[in-house]
Amino acid sequence: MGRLIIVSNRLPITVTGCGDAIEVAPSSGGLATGLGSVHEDCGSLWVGWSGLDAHASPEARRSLQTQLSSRRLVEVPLSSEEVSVYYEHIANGVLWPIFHDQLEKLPNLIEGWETYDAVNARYADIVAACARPGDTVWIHDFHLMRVPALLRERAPDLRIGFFLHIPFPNPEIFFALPRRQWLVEGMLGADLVGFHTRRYRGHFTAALRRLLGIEMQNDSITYNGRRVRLGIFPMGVDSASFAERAADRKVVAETARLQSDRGIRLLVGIDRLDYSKGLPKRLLAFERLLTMHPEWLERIRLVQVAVPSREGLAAYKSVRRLVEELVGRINGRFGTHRWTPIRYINRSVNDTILSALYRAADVMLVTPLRDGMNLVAKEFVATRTDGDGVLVLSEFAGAADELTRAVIVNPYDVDGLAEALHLALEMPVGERRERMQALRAHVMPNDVSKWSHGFLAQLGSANA
Ligand code: ADQ
Repeated sequence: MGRLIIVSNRLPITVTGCGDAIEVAPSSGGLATGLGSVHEDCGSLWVGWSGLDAHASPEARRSLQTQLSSRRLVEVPLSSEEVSVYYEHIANGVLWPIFHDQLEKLPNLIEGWETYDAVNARYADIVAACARPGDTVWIHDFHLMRVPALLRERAPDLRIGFFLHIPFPNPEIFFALPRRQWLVEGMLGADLVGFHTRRYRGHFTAALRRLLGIEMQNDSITYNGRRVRLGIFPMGVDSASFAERAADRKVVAETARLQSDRGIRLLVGIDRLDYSKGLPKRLLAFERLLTMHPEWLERIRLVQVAVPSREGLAAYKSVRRLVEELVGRINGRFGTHRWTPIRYINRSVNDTILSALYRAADVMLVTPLRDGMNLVAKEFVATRTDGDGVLVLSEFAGAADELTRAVIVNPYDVDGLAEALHLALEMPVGERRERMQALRAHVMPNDVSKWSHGFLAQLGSANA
């Protein structure tokens, strides 16, 4: 029976230490958690970058190799120069803003496509060297958009799937990209290309029509004489684990601590500190809420966790500065000797605190300006085994297509968002419960395992 080979930019591990003392630990969040169970259950190989600099000492490299092979992980070595061009400049600095509709965040000079291509070719070489006839390869995300075509050149008979975790933008925006056709042709090396939502697939097929004159029929297109299927697979979370963790003793104790300020209702935000997540507008809406409805003064608090992200890039430094300025201004303007309106935490939190925050939230704020899916919204719903809590969700998150019983908002409309927060805080318990019940009825069965098996089944893999 054929094996599964997962391919992603990073391996699902964090490497610490140096020399012989290299330590490899599983990383958490996003793809690592999402595909971790597939990797365990299918006995698959996982190909990606370890995070270790290619100039690391030979002892460090040997120690890493031993630990990787025991976990069925295969390393793609990258030099620091390659990481800076392929990963930071092209993937995070060019593709990420375009795919999130932020044209003004593009650098004036876009250089480095050759490095992006060379790195993608190295991934394809390593996968081709590991693959055996009958294997299935599942490639992930915008860092590796050329890999499907490059791998197809090296191993024409492999079964290849590609999933895009971020939105596919409207062609009017996508067409600003200098190498647009080359990237799309890269994706079309796959047998199945997956998106989170119907809208992203619609944008992709519109781009195909304009670039290549191809039309989709019955969810597939014909390209270079091959059939390429285009599927919709909204990613879920490990809902059962989140529900189970909600009852954990430590989580219950931490939730009680968070709720110990009697009479203070909690609004909670948990995001990577990324300009696509809409934090400045969310903070402005919170400020407007306190201005328009002063009855909430000393009666609510916003707990905002923002994990530092991509800190080398100027656009990320400036959003961080703006967020910190706004938090300072709002706390200074409205805070009193016994009340601080915003608690701002600029680091990652552990699983216990994450679950306790989801449990303690009266109102959960998920208000990105654009987001492929947004797993935080689904994790919150999965955790609320008590059937209470209000989800305020941006219409521009992929999750909004499924979670229609959330309070859906336009995050660009700051006054409208402030009013939605007020309504969420005032919502009668009966309506809160009825909405949460509908949200849970969707999130609990549509979990991450259903997502991965759905994708692999459509790819026709024996691993589904
Ligand atoms: P991300 O942009 O990283 O993912 P998201 O889907 O919200 O966004 O996933 C973030 C993950 O990190 C969640 O599992 C969350 O629990 C965790 N996390 C966030 N903040 C944290 C914190 N402060 N401390 C600890 N953990 C934290 C990309 C796309 C999304 C898409 C996913 C999956 O941008 O749109 O949903 O991939 O396809």
